[in-house]
Amino acid sequence: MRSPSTVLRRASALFLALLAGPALAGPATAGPPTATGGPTAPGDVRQLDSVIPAPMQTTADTRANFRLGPATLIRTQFGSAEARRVGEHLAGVLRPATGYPLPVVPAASSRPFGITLLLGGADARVGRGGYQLDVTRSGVTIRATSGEGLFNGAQTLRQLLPAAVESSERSRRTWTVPGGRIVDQPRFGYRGAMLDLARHFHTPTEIRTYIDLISQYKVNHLHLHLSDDQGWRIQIDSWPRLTTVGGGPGTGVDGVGPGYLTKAEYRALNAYAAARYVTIVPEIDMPGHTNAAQSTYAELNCDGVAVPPRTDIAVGYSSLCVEDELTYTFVEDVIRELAAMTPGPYLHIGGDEAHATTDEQYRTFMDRVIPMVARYGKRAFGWHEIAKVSPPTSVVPQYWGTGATDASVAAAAARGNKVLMSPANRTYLDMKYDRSTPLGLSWAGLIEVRDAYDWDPATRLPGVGEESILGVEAPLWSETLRSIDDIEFMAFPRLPAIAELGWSTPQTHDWESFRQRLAQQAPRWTAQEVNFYRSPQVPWVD
Ligand code: TNX
Repeated sequence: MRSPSTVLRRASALFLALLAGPALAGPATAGPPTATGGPTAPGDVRQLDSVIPAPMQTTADTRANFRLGPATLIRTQFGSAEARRVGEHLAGVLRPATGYPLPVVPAASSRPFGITLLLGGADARVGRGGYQLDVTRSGVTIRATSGEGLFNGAQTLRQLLPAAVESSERSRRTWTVPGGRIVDQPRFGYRGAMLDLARHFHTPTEIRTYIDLISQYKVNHLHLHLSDDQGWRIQIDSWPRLTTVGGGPGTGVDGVGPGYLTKAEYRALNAYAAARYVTIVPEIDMPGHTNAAQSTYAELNCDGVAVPPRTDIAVGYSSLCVEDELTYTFVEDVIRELAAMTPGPYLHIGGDEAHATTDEQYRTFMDRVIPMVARYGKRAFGWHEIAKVSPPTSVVPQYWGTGATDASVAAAAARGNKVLMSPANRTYLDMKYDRSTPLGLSWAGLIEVRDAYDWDPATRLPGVGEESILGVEAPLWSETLRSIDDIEFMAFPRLPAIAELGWSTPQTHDWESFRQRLAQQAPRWTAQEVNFYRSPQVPWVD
């Protein structure tokens, strides 16, 4: 369980470490300033290939271990503010547990000492999001072509250090990084997670915690489901009661999930995410899943009468009034304001389970709304039902089905649309693990860790192969979830499984290897106070 003071405790540990500087470091455990390799107790040194998601290529050199010490510097690409920011982020992660000051300084040379983050000089295979990580006795060097690649390399480095490095408490011990080289590259550009703020609101603090957790596994998109029948969670100035009423007291499932993001909070979340190379994808679900808006504004109903608010978990009964011009004024106002406060390139318009809308109405609605998204400079995502309207190839259908085939999604792929893969019986983190799971639903099946891991996004749907796939996303619907502890319990350990499917080359796919690597994450989650599910399929180590 994460106590509310965790963040504060982390901050004060960092403050103390900074104040004390090298003087706080223990003499015997720390090793000489620029660090050396040398014998370390077994179990202290991690394996290069123990990382999640599995790296493309690892070459171990057990004689080349590097030991962090009290004088270790984090040296970043000379002249690059972005490399410096990644260096500061890494220092912020490593300082509390090590107690080392780890000053971030410009790299004056590429001589390997300390931790060095360089833009350029990496193996050509790393592409944009990948990196090369070299560990020798004198230092760790991460090379990439972008800040994103450096950040991803830094997440690998965290996992190469002992699990205690994730603690907010200082421990006096050796901090050894295993020697060798990793060359790594993502399989898909989009690795996603989704939080549902509509059924139960999650606070900015909780969302930040989730961003921290997912970005460790190189997940680089966070989709926020911001409106649904039970609540509206994002401030829109031209329709102010959406939040004060539609997100106000009594909203959410069972009436116990009220709240909303102000524009300032939403902007701050985008900045927090961007600093971790996570892009926020905001979703307004329409034309169905709109009861919160229609119970707040009578004029959004065809008969001009406001529907009663709903706090149950039924789906498919609501619809905006497709024939009414005012509907499009409303939708355009929302899209305009949301696009203006969203730095990322995408805007998700939902489109699922519009059972109260005929096919013809659905098409009329989408034919009006999809071009609006483009007009405000964004690329539209929709749940996969959107494929039925043959949308422009810029539109990304998000496949959430459970069937073996989907003709309209395959046809969209054939026309050139990229597809985001979220098959519900593999990636829905709100499905129960087994019958005894206290939280979650089971309409798409029970999803144990192996079910979440053991499939291939590129062979899941006939007609939707590797080239048609934008990436993989793990949605977490919150009908049954309230707290961050609930979120963590459903996401861990399945979120890392989906992250690996999105990042790692299929050549590394191996359930036996994955469950062994997953087992080693347990002490990291314990150090981070993550509430995770101890699946019986995983040989957990403590
Ligand atoms: C289906 S998946 C929904 C959501 C529910 C979810 C619960 C999708 C696009 N729609 O409205 O929250 O199932 O698992």
